[in-house]
Amino acid sequence: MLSTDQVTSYRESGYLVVPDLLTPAEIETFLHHEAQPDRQRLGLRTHVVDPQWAHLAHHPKVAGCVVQLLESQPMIVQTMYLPKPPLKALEAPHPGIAIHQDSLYIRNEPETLMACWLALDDTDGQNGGLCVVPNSHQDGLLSTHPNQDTDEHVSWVQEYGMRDINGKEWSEELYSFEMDNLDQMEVRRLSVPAGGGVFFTGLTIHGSYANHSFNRFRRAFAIHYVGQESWVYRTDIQELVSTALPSSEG
Ligand SMILES: O=C(O)CCC(=O)C(=O)O
Repeated sequence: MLSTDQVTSYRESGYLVVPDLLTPAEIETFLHHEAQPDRQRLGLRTHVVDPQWAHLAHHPKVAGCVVQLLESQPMIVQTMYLPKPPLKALEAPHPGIAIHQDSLYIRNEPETLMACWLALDDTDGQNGGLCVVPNSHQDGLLSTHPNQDTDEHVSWVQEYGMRDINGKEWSEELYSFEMDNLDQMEVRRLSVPAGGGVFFTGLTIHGSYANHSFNRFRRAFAIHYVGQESWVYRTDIQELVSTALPSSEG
């Protein structure tokens, strides 16, 4: 259960760091599973076919926090495993994800998108941990340009199918967005110990930089949710999965 102060802090600043969501054994089991060669994958919907991904996506501690923050039945939109290995001599560092707002990638109506980002290692600014811009969720979607710093951030462009609630279909090109006029002084590089998580809204500006450490992995798992009242436009992630809510009998 989150305290009233934690919920208020999330509403005001657009994000909340919560320690001890996963146990060391849960992390170990997930990472061991990911190291196996014959896992089943279904892109951003791997939680539908893989029991370990489903375990994290429906995790009772995570789901309990999401229900409190969303104030609605959470529907899982997508899941992502985000490993960033440490530096290797003579190789470029493993890049991060340009500083962005998720709702640009996952348009939803009404806007309820939120994420839980789970640290599977001790993470911070040096090994490419999550960064957020506090209070940045209050002005809607802001203008962007394609990512330019390819040393720090991956660059990509991809065509996505869209479908509205009436069945009208079209496609849109999305790319590695980077916020216009980003003030680097406002970017907070979070320190999140393994097992902790960061909850943030679909409008909160966030992302990560490259892993510049020589011996520290940065592995994370992210789950994106909308409330059951929201429509998600992208067809590849339109089939939502209802979160198994923790039993109130505990
Ligand atoms: O883990 C990262 O590097 C960034 C994750 C992110 O952007 C997200 O979960 O939406």
